[in-house]
Amino acid sequence: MSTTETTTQTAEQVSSLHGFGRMRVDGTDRHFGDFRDALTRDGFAIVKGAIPKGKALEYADAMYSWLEGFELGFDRNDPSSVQKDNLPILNEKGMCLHYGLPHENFVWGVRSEPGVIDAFEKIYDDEDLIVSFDAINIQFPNRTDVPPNTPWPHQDQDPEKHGFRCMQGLVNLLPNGPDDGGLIVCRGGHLLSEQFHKEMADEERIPAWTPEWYGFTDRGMKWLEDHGCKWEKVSAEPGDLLLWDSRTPHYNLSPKKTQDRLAIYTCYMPVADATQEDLLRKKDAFDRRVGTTHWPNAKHTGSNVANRNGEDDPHNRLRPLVDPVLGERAFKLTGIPYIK
Ligand SMILES: O=C(O)CCC(=O)C(=O)O
Ligand SMILES: [Fe+2]
Repeated sequence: MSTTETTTQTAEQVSSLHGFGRMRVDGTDRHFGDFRDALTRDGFAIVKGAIPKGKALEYADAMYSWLEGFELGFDRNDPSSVQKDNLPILNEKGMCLHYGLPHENFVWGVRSEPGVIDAFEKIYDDEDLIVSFDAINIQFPNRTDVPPNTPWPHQDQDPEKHGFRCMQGLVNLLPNGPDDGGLIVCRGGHLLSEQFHKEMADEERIPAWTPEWYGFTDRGMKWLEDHGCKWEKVSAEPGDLLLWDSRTPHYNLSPKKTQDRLAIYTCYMPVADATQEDLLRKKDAFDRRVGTTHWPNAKHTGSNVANRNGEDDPHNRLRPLVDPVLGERAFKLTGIPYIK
């Protein structure tokens, strides 16, 4: 169904679809004529040029400047300066969670990009959305100073809650080819998720700090393989938006050649799917400039206090370097205007 057709539906039809509207990307045979067809079928899709390439490179530049701004020795033009002592704390998967980074103005700039918001408005057939205050991904090639980033295949959704619930996204900021690290997805795995969890209910659980995460064991991986699932690397150009259903098994890898990988996670959901309690918790996270998981309903909120060598990082900061300046559209994405 095209967006034009959607907008010709009566308000009643639209509101009855709300919450079920998500069915539109849940394996139906409906034809959208855009990226939603791939999302429905494969569980992932690329929106090419969601942000103009030049602008994406400007965001990448802002991210490098943010890293260099710690003045710890990292220099974007000197690969030998990629050492953990020269950088803020990044885990081996490339995540940077602290230092107010989820609320830096340039991060909010990406979240507020019309091409990114538009994709999610189409997915949910809803303009009243909230956005996650997600971590940022910064991966450098061939690091030996952090543990190896071995595959960590997972779903970001509670295995006991079936059906489509949350679309995940990231904006890719640098050229990202087959060997440049980044997102690896299991094509079509979202549609097998319910069957998987029913058949594999007795499988041991990889410990997870949130119920909205499920890690695949070797047996789980074998099940996916036996059911014809293939893993593939999603390649992208600067400004491309990568989307995947939270049920789609996935992980990331680190770059292997010379190209860094920079990405900003951008996940949106209808505000109608959040409770007032969620929105209050989300407001508190915004006010304290802390992060959330990929889930925009802010079930879990983070901290700005990074740990370096077993102690609070002396370079911690509790607020972004450049506090976000939010336009009206972006402010709605915080959920705050929807608090009654
Ligand atoms: O960095 C990526 O491409 C994926 C990250 C991811 O799966 C996660 O943070 O849950
Ligand atoms: Fe994930």
